Formats: sequence, C-alpha cells, structure tokens
Amino acid sequence: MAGSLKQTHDQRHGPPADLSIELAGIELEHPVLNGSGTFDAIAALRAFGPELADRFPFSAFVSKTITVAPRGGNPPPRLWEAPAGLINSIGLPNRGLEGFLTRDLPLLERLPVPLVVSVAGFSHEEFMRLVDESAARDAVAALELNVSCPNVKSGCVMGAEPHETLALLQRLRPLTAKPLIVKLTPNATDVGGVAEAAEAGGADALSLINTLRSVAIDPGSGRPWLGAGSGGLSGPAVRAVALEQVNTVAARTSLPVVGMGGIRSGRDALDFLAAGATVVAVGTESFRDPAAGARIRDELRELRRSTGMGRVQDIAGDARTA
Ligand code: RRO
Repeated sequence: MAGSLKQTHDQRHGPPADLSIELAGIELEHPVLNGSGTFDAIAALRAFGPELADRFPFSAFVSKTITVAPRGGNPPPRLWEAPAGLINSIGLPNRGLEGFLTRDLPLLERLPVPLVVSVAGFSHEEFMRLVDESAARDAVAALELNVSCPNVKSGCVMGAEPHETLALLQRLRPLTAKPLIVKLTPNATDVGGVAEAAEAGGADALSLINTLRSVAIDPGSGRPWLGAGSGGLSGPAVRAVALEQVNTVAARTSLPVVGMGGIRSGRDALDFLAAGATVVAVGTESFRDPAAGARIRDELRELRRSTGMGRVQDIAGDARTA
C-alpha cells in the first residue's frame, strides 16, 4: 500500500531532485554542511563505526576551529538558552595544531565526505603555520579561515575590517592551492566590504554568519551569566540577520557562499539558497537533533521536487535584493 502511494506521489512530482553541487571545486552530494564546532564527528564515528558512512548527515565536514597552541577554553558557564537561540562562550578549546594532526586527523580521515579544517591564528604567522601544515595533508580538502570567533579576548579581529582581511589573505593565498573559505563575522560594520576584501585577497568561498556578540544576565545575581562575560548568539533568533548578510555578500562578490544562521528545516535552507548561498550549513539545530542535517537534506530534496524546480544552482540568487 505504501508502495503504491509512493508511486502516485512520484508520478505527480517527478523523480527525486538531484542535489549534487560543486563548492570551490569540491564535488558535494548535496548542499548541507555542518557549521564549524557544532557536530562532533569523532564521537559519531565512535558511536556508529563504519555504519556512519551510510548515515552521515553532511556532504562535507567542517572541523571545530583549531589554533597553533592547545587551549582549554573559557571558564564555565559556557552556554545560555536565549529565546529561539543559544549563546555560547566556548572559547576555542582544542588540542592545538600538533594534537589535531596526530590524534584527530587520522580519525577524521575515515569520514565518508570531504574534510574542511577550520583554523584561527592570533597573528599572521600563526595563521600561516596552520594553513601550511594542514593543507599539506592529503585528507584535507579545504581550509576555513575563522577570522570571526567572538569568544577570545585577543586576536580573531582580522575579519572585522576589510584591510585586515585583505592583508591576511595576501599572506595565506600563496601557501596552498587548496580552497580557502573565509568565515565572516556578523559583528563588523561593513560585512560586504570584508567580503570584497576576502575576494580581492584570493579567497575561494565565504561562509557566514558566525555568532552575534551577546550577553546573558544571571537573574539571581544581576551579573553576566557566562564565565567569560559575553558570548555569541546562534539559532533561529539570528536567521533574518543571516539572510540579510548572505544576500548582501552574494550581491557584492562573485564567490560561492556557505550560508548559515538558524537553519532548522528544508524550507529555511531554501531561503538561504534563494538569498544567494551556494550551499548551507546547519549548526545549533544539530545540538537538538544530531541527525538534523540529514532531515534538512531530505526536506530540501522533497521541496525541490514538489516545487518542480531543477538543480540547486538554478535558484541561487532568486531573492537577491542587495
Ligand atoms: O569556540 C568558540 O567559542 C566559538 C568559536 Br571558535 C566561533 O567561531 N564561534 C562561536 O560562536 N564560538
């Protein structure tokens, strides 16, 4: 019975939509990635083993940001639930470059999808070392330059001003032919200007948005809740802001855009594609449901089929207003 119902449905709406897409020269099976730091692929590998290959929710995996030196992260508390959102003040905990290359990379190599390594330096020299040593590994398909972490006191400001972004890219571009994706901050006065600077410096793609700088007050004490004082807001609360910034950046550069910010459904994903994103990323929703990426991919496929539209590329930019 279910079979005949499905047949009727297929006849009405045509064959499953092809969601495959290319991002900066990397072939992806579908347009749903993870936002950096929002999905623990190593824990997933541990839980599912080789079976993960069939159920991995994303078409590429973006690692949690790494730094040159190991970091413990910010003092607790590190999370606060906001209306329709999450404030985090994680503070970039990671094993450092050496630890990542020797302990994490051999595990991440087993993933069934291309690997994007997210890196953040506190100086040009640190960024250069991170790019140089990560890009040299065959398992690394691309690098994401996190110039937008809201949760560290020093550094990570290189994405706030166009001239800083350009200067950084001019140092990094000669180091590798692999794609460089620049993760933009929404906490900049001129996000479009930073995007143009990244393009002028030779970036291959842009990803946005990172989290919006924010504060939560402890109702008991009237003082900031988060150990570090402030954090970054993500989730549906930021979606309209993210859509506007994706729209602006897509209009001002010719680079492919990884659009993210509060995507919870295939419908949300379609909105980002229509605003000019080439692919999308799911972040906060994966904390609620680690399989959200696969559900959103399936919803997107169904929407593409039921609306009669063709490949994902065909609608990119439909909603551009900037
Ligand atoms: O680790 C963090 O606190 C963090 C990072 Br690196 C980032 O890029 N964005 C964010 O919201 N948190």
